Amino acid sequence: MFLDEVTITVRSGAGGKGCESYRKRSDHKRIPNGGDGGDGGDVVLKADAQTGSLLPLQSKRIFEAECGGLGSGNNRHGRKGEDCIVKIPCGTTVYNKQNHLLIRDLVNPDEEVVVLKGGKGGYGNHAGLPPVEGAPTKELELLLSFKIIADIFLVGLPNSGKTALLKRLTGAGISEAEYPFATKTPQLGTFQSDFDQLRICELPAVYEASGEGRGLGTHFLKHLERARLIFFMLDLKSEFASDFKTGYDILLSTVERFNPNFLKTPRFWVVNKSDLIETQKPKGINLPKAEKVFFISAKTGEGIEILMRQARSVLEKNHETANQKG
Ligand SMILES: Nc1nc2c(ncn2[C@@H]2O[C@H](COP(=O)(O)OP(=O)(O)O)[C@@H](O)[C@H]2O)c(=O)[nH]1
Ligand SMILES: [Mg+2]
Repeated sequence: MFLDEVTITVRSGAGGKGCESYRKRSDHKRIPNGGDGGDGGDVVLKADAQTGSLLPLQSKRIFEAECGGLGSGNNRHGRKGEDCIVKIPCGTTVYNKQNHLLIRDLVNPDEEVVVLKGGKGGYGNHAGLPPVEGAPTKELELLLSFKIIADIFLVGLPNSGKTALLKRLTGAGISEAEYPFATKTPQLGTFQSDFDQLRICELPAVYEASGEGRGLGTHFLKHLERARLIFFMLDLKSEFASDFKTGYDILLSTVERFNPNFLKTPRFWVVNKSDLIETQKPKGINLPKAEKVFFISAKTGEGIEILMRQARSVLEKNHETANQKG
């Protein structure tokens, strides 16, 4: 199960009330000694590497920090209320639901943001003034939008073999299926090369109709925002596109309609099921010259080594330019 958008309500802890109290001196004069109330707890959102989606938040939805303790006699300060730490997956953007303003994008593990400060505790009467109430609790509605962090995203028409490729590359324990639209939520795996690891994510199938709200897939295209490389997958026996150019057009236009910026992300055209054709290179693959095309078979493994070598080199190059910029 997977969830990438959820609304939650958070409440800070109220400040504890200041105390009114006196001690009697030997001359019977009353000396005020009421302690201050403790501060209320903060609400903190924290990126957690172990959390895979927003699903754990769905059943709870309301998150409250503890109130500050009351001040007490003898100048005793009230206890500070406990903070409420809400764990969210790395890659979650936090918005204020009311005004839709961005609060923070939490990407790296253990990155955190205080979304609500706890109320200040009220003063006790120790300074001779009347005791004060603590600051009240505050409430905020947050919209959390999670976008998967991965190096490579697999995007394609139904049945093009995305799951099969993911399985071959990462050994992820998911089952590919004969029927289209089998994968309903993003699937993740880790590809282990000789040098490093790459995170690979399959998105549910994109189909032309999904642009108009039918079918699956376009909602999940938002995850491409954090893609470093996209494999657009086509297949040699597609029932969803009469030829490569049609498949190419469907995929590009669907992504472009969703967000034209995603076309700036480096991409490969991965033509799968090459084991099904007898001749070497099929005809009719007249994609624009700038496009990089690879023929593979997720079934036999053919062409996959070259594909991943090229992928690593693109990712490395982009990494270097990103570092130079930064
Ligand atoms: N012959 C052949 N069949 C494949 C290949 N890759 C996937 N398939 C089959 O195509 C069907 C759809 O594969 P799947 O990975 O579920 O496609 P997805 O919908 O894109 O995830 C399944 O029956 C797979 O076994 C391949 O390289 N060669
Ligand atoms: Mg699939």
